[in-house]
Amino acid sequence: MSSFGPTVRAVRARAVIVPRQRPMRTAVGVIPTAPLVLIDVETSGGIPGSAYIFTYTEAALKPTLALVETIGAEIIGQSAAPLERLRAFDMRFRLLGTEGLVGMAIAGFDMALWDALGRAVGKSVAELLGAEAKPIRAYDSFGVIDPRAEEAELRRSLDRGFRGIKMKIGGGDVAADIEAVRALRAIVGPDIQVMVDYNQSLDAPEACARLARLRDFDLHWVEEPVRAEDLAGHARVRAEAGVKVQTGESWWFPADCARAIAAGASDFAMLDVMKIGGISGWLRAAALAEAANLPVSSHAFIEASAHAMAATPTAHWIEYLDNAGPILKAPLEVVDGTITPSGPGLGMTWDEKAVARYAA
Ligand code: SMN
Ligand code: MG
Repeated sequence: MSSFGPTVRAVRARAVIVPRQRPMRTAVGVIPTAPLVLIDVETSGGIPGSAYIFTYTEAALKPTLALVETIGAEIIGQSAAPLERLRAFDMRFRLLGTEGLVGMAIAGFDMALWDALGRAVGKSVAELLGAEAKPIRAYDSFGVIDPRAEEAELRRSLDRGFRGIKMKIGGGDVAADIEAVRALRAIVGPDIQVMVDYNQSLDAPEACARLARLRDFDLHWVEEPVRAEDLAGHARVRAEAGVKVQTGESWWFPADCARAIAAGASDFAMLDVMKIGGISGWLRAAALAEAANLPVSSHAFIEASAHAMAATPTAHWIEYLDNAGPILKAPLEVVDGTITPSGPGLGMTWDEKAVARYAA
């Protein structure tokens, strides 16, 4: 024990390639699997803490694993307080910068240390944050699909109680977008919220032109119509397209959130608990979003996001996109279209047989 509480006693990192029910098609490429780095810390007193980070592509898996192992070795003996580690990481990587794999590793340790804090006192992270672990509204998230071919899957989502469906578009021309959205709206009806996601594939003029032709389908939001860092482009689409703009999954740490808010880039804030800086980074970005009156939604990472959203003043929607379920002993369940944070900590326990099966 340090004079300030528990210290980090051990760190373990493992790379797994989790299969998807179907490859996730986006306008900018296909994501066939869920490559994850699992992080397990042990703090003084033998308290475990676990989290995972998502590397999007298998090409980034081993470099991310190496980074997590190297950084993990450096924090042995250091305070296990997430805010202390975040502060130390900020200084340690100030010259290199924390966008990219370094930021992902930092966030992974933050989540794992918050998990350990909760387990130490037998509480969920949501409760640690002063919130109640109550059900939060979720939407189901699909890739670029042909809704008619996926009607059974879409109706299953409705049967599970989802009141929102997101579909990626932009995989073809505007006619393909219109056909897909028309077919989706015909299946789900007028009362389900429909969101679309261009995954940064357009420029602002093209996005405005396409969205003008999608206006009749009552879209709840258009997500990342242009490059994530093109804040002026996002603001132009927001001003001209007549559809509310959603963005944020690509924001690195709260500073990117602040820049996007200052640029008037979005009607909402979609936080990715890994890229925004873990639970600690999320709390700071959520405060910025509250001050700017932006409803906050989550991106993937359903387990940690559920806890963070419970403590988010302007919580809007949880995205149901399950990357880690196949390697968890108790995957998060959807109950009547909602997700409830489960504890202690972040509530994740690895299914070690599955972890071994999917080891990279
Ligand atoms: C998305 C991007 C990358 C991987 C999974 C999902 C997408 C989303 O942008 O919003 O779900
Ligand atoms: Mg998205």
